[in-house]
This record gives sequence, C-alpha cells and structure tokens, in this order.
Amino acid sequence: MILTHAGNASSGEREGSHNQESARGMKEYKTEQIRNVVLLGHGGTGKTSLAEAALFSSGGVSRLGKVDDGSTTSDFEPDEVKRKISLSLALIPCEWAGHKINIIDTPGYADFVGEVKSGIRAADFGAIVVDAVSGVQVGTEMAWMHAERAKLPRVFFVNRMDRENANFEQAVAQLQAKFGKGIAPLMLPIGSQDSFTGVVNVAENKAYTGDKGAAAEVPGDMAAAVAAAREQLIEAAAEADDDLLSKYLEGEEISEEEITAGLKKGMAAGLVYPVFAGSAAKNIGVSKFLDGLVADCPSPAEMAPQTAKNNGGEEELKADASGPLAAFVFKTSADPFVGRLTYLRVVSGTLKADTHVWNANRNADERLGQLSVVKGKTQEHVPALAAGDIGAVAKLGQTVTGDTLCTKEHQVTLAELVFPRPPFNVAVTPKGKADVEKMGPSLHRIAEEDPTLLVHRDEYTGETIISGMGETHVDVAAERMKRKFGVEVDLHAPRVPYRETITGYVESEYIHKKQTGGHGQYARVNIKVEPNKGGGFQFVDAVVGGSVPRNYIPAVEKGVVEAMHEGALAHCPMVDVKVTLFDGKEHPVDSSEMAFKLAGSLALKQGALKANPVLLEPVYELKIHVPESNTGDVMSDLNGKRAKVHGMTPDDGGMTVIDAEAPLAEVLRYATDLRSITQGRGTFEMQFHHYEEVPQHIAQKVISEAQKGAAGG
Ligand SMILES: Nc1nc2c(ncn2[C@@H]2O[C@H](COP(=O)(O)OP(=O)(O)OP(=O)(O)O)[C@@H](O)[C@H]2O)c(=O)[nH]1
Ligand SMILES: [Mg+2]
Repeated sequence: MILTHAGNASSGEREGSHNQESARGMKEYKTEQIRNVVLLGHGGTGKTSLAEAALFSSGGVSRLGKVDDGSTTSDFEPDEVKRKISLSLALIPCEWAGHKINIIDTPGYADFVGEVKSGIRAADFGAIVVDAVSGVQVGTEMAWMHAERAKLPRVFFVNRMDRENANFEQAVAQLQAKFGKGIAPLMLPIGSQDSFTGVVNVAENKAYTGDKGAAAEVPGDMAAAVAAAREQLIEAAAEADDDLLSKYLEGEEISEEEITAGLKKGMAAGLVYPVFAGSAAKNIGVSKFLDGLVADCPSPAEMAPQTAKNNGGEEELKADASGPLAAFVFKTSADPFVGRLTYLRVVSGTLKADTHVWNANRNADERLGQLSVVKGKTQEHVPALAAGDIGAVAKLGQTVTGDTLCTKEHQVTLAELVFPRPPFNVAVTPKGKADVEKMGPSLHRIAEEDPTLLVHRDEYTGETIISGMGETHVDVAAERMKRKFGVEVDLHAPRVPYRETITGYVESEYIHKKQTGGHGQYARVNIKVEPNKGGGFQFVDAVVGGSVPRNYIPAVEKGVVEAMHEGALAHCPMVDVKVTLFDGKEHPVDSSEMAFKLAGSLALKQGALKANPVLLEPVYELKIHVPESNTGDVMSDLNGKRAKVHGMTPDDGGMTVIDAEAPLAEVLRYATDLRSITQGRGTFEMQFHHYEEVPQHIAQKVISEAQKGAAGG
C-alpha cells in the first residue's frame, strides 16, 4: 500500500501528530547504498517542493504534494501548513536506483536555524537550493556559512527554472562571484521559463527531458555551452585529483567515471561544488538530481571517520555496520499522542529494535522498543538501522538531543551539537485560570524539542521568560503550546529590572506613635542613610546607652530591609545603601517589635527620598557579528540606543565583531532591529554586565509610569 501524506490523510486532533501506521515496506539498505543529504537555502527557494518531487519521482508518494495546498510530506505540521513555510526539519527517504537517499528538508527562515544545525549534523553532504530568478540571497550565504563551519561537502540546485525571468547563467555567475571557482555546473538547463524542458548532464553530454527524465538529443545550439561547462567541471574536479589534472593538461580523453572520481575527491576536499538545475514544481531535472546524488556524492562509508570520546581516550568511528555501536541523537520531538520521538543517525555499528542501549552522556540504560524509518509524519517500523542510516525511536526516558547511544560494554560519546544562544526574549503569562498550572510543564516540553528555545524565570522581575531566535520563533512556540497542549499564553516585552539607590548622605528620624484607647504604639528610630557603592546593603548597629533596647534592634533592621525591597522612586528594589541605627527611643508600655519595625521602615523610606535617590538600569554587554559592509549602519543604530562601542575586530568567519554595551531597555528587541539592518546577516549575543544610573530625562518617564502603575493597581 502506498502511504497517503499529511494534507489529505489526517483530520481532527490527530492532525500533524506522528503517525505510527506502517507504510509500504522499505527495504533494508547497506551503508554503501545510503546517501544523506540536507537541503539548505533561503526561505521559499523550493526545498520542500524538491523533497516532495524527489519522493514522488521515486514512487514514495502517488501524488505530487504542493506547499500551497499544505499537501507535502515534509511540511506536515499544522503550523507549517498554515504559514506555508517549513518550521522543523523533516526526513524524506527516497528509494532510488537501488539506493536510499535520506533527504533532510530544513527551514529557510532564519529563526529556525536550530533545525538547520540538527539537519547538517545528520547529513554527509548538503544541497543548497537557489532560486533561478533571485540568485544568491541572504539565506544562500547563511546556508553556505553553516555548511562551511561544519565542513560539509555540498552541491547546488538552481530551482524554479520554469519561472518568468529564470536565469541559470546569472545564478551560477553570482554563486561563483560569492563562493569561488569551484562552483561548476554538472547539469545545464534546456531552455528556461515556459520553454524549460529538461537538463543536459555535461559529464556525459546527454540530455534528459520531461518529468521522467527521458533520454533525448542534446539540442544542437547547446553544444558549445556544454563543452565549455564540461571543461570547467573537469578543471574544478582536477584541483583535487592529480591524475585527472595531468590527463587534462595533456589533452587526453577523460571518461565520465574519471570525472565522477574527481568530483568526489573535490567535494570531499571542499574544492568542487557541482550545480544542478531544475524545477521542483514541474518535476523537471529532479530525477537527474537524484541520479547525481547517488553517482557523484559520498555514501556514509566514504566519509572521514568521526572522533568519539571513550573511557579516558578517543577513538575514530567509521560508518561500519559491524563496528562498535554509536548512534547520535540530532533531534527530539514532543508529540502529545506518540510521546517523545528521538531522531538518530547511526554513526557506527548497527542499531537493533527491542534491545538495551547505553546513553553515555547520561550514564543511563535505555530500552529501545520499535525502531523506525521516518517519512514526514509517518513512521515505518524496521528491525535494524545500519551504520550511516537515519531513523527514530519512540519513548526513550532520558535521552536528549546531542546524546550518543552505545553499548554499556563499549561506551562512547560523539561531539555534542552546539546551538546558538537565543537572543530574543519575551515574557510569557497564562491567559486564563485554566492555563496557570499547565503553562510550566508545556513550556518545558516545547523547549525540550527545540534547543534554541530556552525558558527561565527572571529572579528580579519574577517573570517567566522565553528566549528564542526571533519574534516568529517565539510566536510559533506559543501556537504550538496551544495546539499540542491546549495552553493559551500571552507574550509581552519583558520588564526591565530597574533598581534604585541613593547618592547623598542624610540623617532620618521617624516617630511611630498611635494612641487608640488601651495600649498605644510607640517607637522612635534615628538612622544615617548613605551610599554604599558596590557594597550592597549594610546595616550597622551604633546604638549607645540602650536608647533602642537590644531586643528591638532586629525589628528595626527587618523594617529597613523591607523598605529596601521597594524603593521610594519607582517601587524598585534599593541596592548599595548603608544604614546606621544610632539613636531612638522606646516607651515602657507602648513599644513593641511591630512599632520599631514600622519606624525603621519609614525612617529609611523618608530618608531615601531626601538622599538624592536615583534609578539604576541593567547594562548588557553585546557581541555583534556583522558583515563589514553593515558596520556603519549598525554603529549608528547603536548610537541611538545609548550604547558604548568598545571595539571592532574581525572574526574567523569573515565578519566584523562589534563589542559594545547598552542599557537593556534599549536592546529588548535588538534581535529584530539587527535583522532588519543587516537583512538577517548579523547575529549577536548579549549578557548582563552591570547596573548604571539612568539619565535624568529617561528616569523621569520610568518613574512616572511606575507611579501610574502603582496607583492603578
Ligand atoms: N514556479 C515554481 N515554483 C516553485 C518551484 N519550487 C517551489 N515553488 C514554489 O515556491 C514556493 C516555496 O516553495 P517551498 O518548497 O515551500 O520552499 P522552501 O525552500 O521549502 O521554503 P521554506 O521551507 O520556507 O524555506 C511554493 O509556493 C512552491 O510552490 C519551482 O520549481 N517552480
Ligand atoms: Mg520548506
């Protein structure tokens, strides 16, 4: 039976959840027969459509799904269907020419970079999808950068060749200008726009047309272009292959096999990047793309071994099905129905269903139940996964993304995944009474499936803060909480944890006196109030002669501490104040601890108001990575944010690092601002550095807002 896919298979509340029905039986594949490719690229270039066309071409679905109808295998989550963009990575295994190509589709939108990192880790090479109309876009550069950092061999797929203004040559020229000479077309398009009908494989000098890639004559007018492209391809391939180079220089005939061997070497060395052409929507060029992945791209067995830590040392793990077991967890998803689903790549050995494995990161035994191959939202049970293959297992107890599963006898851990620190913070509050209790646990589960989403409680403001990569990321997380766990929340800008202190010295006296029939209340407290910069709060008992009896002094201190919690200016905590109790008076009958506490509290409140109180704000340290060409705009924006720039240095990725500090109040939405200034090229991290006095004109605003707030509520 052929499996039906997301858009038309699901309904009701199970929509979007993983589906454990088994699909048509998938063969078991040996390591050499596997290809793991991650699709990368700017948003909307057609990655999901390409994955769908590949699946359709390989017979994995009976109808070509469309992103716009929400009917693709890859974008199966309801929020992906609604927004018509990918939000999480998806696995699309395609059985092709006796091989299994595990396609990992990733989101192009920058907020979901965590999924891209996970996808890259599971893959052996990448295919960067480029729009034939727009050419190189920001997302193309970002994809290149991520792949480069991971030393991932890569190819390009120039997609949307059927569109008006599609221009393959121009796209390739842009790629070469940006990424160098190693960019070499392996396929040339036949025609373009309305007349785009197929591709010519320049290594073979053969043409393939239509959605089936039927063999055809190379159009006569393409001969020169094909010859030139072939030359360029061989030159690029010869960069890493001396035999090929000398043959080429001596003008000898070069076979297709020799080109393939050269391409493989060149890709592994990061010297060659073959370019494919096609239209995912029309399913043209896709079958030749799959052929190319099988013929020219590395199997897991051809990849360099991975270094793992073992007891006290290191070892190299090859993709060898009979080697020691090591499976790397690159993603975890929290499904309200199926439970936790752990995605893993078998790096070495063979992972078998119904066995015990050892999680060396947590030092814990895990029982594996059923093992499956994942296709979009469906899972098909398999008895085993060989080294190099990718699959999933449900309901593991302790394992999280980044862990390695092995055996207790042979314990290894692979390098963990490193995710960027999310720079965008929002405060989250439950919408209704029913949401109060459910909010915490569901936040926890949402964060568990996304390492770029962090949740914490701000100890100063008491707010629950979600940190994500950007506004969309956090919005999607909130929608997911509602859909998956039925919890509704409100999101708003976090409060700035202002503080107060004093800058002057005063003596303050407060007499608490009440005469209400019977017992009255009486206490007098005299304190000195002075700044204690950097020294925190200090209470000094300087009472002489028992003017305040010993047993009441702790009560005075308690009152003072209470007043410190809520400053006189804007109800913010006071810091760095030294209070010296030097005098006071009791009444033999009417004094009490209560009375002294009150007097202590009010003595400080009144004193602080006279001691030149000021408002303090948190200042954050920022490390901003931007392209050289954006530094001017970023600096002038920082100027408007009361920031101080400490320096600019080049980083190791060809960017400029700007070191600066700025008040938190000015950079609450910096993730959004920086993105718009740099069109998404810039990234930054920030962390708390120190408190600083708020300039007078700004302090006035904060104070009057705080007083309004207090009066209103
Ligand atoms: N004309 C034309 N349209 C295409 C082609 N490929 C994709 N599209 C359309 O382009 C839009 C975006 O396609 P997707 O497949 O969602 O692109 P994506 O790269 O997966 O996008 P993200 O997941 O958001 O990064 C959809 O409307 C597709 O139907 C193509 O080859 N030709
Ligand atoms: Mg997509």
